[in-house]
Amino acid sequence: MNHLDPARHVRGESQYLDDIPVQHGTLYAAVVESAVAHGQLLRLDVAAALEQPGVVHILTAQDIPGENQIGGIVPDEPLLAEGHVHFRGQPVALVLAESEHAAQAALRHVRVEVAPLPVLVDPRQAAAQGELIVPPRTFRLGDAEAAWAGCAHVFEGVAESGGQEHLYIETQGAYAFPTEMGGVRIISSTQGPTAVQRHTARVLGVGMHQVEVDVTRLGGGFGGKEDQATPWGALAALGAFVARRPVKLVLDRMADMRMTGKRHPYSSDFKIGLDENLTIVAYEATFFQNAGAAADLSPAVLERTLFHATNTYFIPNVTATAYSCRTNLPPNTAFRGFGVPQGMFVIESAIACAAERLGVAASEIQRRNLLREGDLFPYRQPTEGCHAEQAWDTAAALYDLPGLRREVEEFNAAHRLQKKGLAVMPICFGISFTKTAMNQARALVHIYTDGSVGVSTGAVEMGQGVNTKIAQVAARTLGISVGRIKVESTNTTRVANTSPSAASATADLNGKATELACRALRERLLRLAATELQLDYEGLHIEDEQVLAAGKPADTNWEKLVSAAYWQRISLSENAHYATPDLHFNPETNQGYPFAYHVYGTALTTVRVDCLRGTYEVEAVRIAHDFGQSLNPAVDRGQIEGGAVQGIGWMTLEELVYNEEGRLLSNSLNSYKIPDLYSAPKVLDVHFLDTPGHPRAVLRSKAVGEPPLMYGIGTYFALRDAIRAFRPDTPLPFSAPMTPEKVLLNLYPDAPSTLHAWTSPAQ
Ligand code: LUZ
Ligand code: MOS
Repeated sequence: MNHLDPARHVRGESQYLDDIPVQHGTLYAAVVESAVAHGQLLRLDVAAALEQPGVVHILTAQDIPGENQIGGIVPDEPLLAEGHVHFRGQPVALVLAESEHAAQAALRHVRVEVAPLPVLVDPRQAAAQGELIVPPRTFRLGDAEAAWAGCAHVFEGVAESGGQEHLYIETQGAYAFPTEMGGVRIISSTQGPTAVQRHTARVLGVGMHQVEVDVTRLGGGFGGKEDQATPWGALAALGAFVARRPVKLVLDRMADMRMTGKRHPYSSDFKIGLDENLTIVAYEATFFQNAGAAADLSPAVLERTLFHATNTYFIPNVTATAYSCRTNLPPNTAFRGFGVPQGMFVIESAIACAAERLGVAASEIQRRNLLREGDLFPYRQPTEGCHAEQAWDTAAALYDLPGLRREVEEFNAAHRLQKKGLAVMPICFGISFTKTAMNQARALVHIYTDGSVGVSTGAVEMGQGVNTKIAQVAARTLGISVGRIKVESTNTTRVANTSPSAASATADLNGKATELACRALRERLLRLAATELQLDYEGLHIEDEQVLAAGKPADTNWEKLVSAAYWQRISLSENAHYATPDLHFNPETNQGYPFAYHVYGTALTTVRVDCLRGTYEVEAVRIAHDFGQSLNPAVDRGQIEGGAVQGIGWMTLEELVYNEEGRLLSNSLNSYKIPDLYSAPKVLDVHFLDTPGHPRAVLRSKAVGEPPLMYGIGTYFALRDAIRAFRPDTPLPFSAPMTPEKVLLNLYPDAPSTLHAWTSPAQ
């Protein structure tokens, strides 16, 4: 079955926030932002701007009826700046005008006077000054300190990875309407409707029941709208609440890039110890996370880095420590992988470092240390249904890893200015919100008297195909065709207290809730069928020919059954709750059973580098991936392809550059490049591993959202492999992204220093 939406998308029929017909009386909002990354707010003068044609209101922190606070994990983020500004692009005031043009035009008439304070952009510098968002965390297994002495080889190094702009096609925005009795209704482009509801209620000083949030779909989220859709929803709601008129707020692309947080850049130290047989005996990593100016989700991202610090390897002695460092960049936030890619980049760097120094292939070390059944992760959860070796061995055999290696070597021997490189990237990703309480969801299912079905859950459709999967789960459980099912918008008054659509867990959590609701309805209808049709209830399934498909088409019987239920006053609605069983985690000891299950896979990447120009091509990414029993192979394949390419972008082209004043220089699509058709891999193969799936996955179909992004890390190491074929003896720093400029500088380390000064200052 195909994804339900794309045909409507390409015909332009799908309605995104900015497509909603504008209601009469709507005001347009524009955000006054700080032009300084850090300073004391001396004066905010809106008088001249208020005089501008079409301007109706200008709201500042003083106009907030409730609390000026939108921080989630830590209450450290005002909706509108008050007293100080902490990053460039921080919202300071909100202009409301009769037209978009009038609102934008008024911005430059607002006087914001700031006394500048020192600006921090470097996480290590922030840590040295004690600027930490939360106290550091350490995950430990065994005793790394004691293990070094027994290691045959010990290597140390530094690894740096840059940030990443989400670049959802639909920018951030919200449309808010005042409702009767002093409430608001917000249409929001958010992954977390409940977060928008909760923070808006706090800002307005009303109960959450006065705030309704509705989401039809997003034009992409990637984590960028997990927490950071909230300010725009709350600002639009504040406008609607104060002006008693609808307020629409949509960021243009450059404002979105300037004002919103991104993937966290990390700077990390590693130390790795191996024995004579290349078994990894000990690993130590220290992560400095560039959190930006407020906590946002940084502590949770930091924790997930620690959970995945050893990727898919068993290492008996591990010490991993992480610092969340407060700088004057926009608060960095969730981005597909949520700290895991950053952590995996460091362990893979450590392994590459050891391999290069020992003169062996990194794959020798990787393969030897893969997780096996029953091995412990540093947080003490054992692997159950471990497919690390199966994924590696299947990829190696299917795609002929030795043959690929030979091909690369032969090519490199035959070419002086063209070099190929190869890398293997095995992954293991834990599925569940690491905050155990968030692993819950609800579904509200109505069967209408004509047999059609409406399903509401907390899942937000953002292109990933979750609505398609929910429809499939409902159809399969009820034993009817997908055509009878409509997945409704995500709405806080229909399904309350939702977790954001995030952590790759959305289809599992909301799909399981849907399954429970549909199963309850099915049971009820089957009981009725048993009495109506005089059949034994025990062992009866709705798919049974006798019950539903006796007279073709089966749907006729479904309609009869539903109608009979209505006339017998049997409820045709069900509200089900699902909470992932068995999860627990103690954040004091950093031990427990935090994940429902793990997803495994392995990617083989080959690249070709032009050693004169520094340009390169990703020739092929060949993946063996653990889908379990895929509910929808078309949707799932798309997730793997998209995730891999997004990961390749992070590792290669996408370079965020802030200057020392905290100003984003890569501030548009002229200067920030993501993979396009030409830079995407020429070959992208995805093999579905034969694995049973997991009972905690929806219909045994494993989560696919985030894991594939990490395959992109292989491209970095393949490029390194190619560069080393050109310059075998020069040590290369572990620094991502590997832009063509950086490839060139790595190829010619003796080039003039003016060339080398051309690196990003704030990573
Ligand atoms: N969000 C969150 C996430 O709040 N907790 C998580 O563990 C998580 N993981 C991935 C993506 N978003
Ligand atoms: Mo996400 S990074 O699962 O919003």
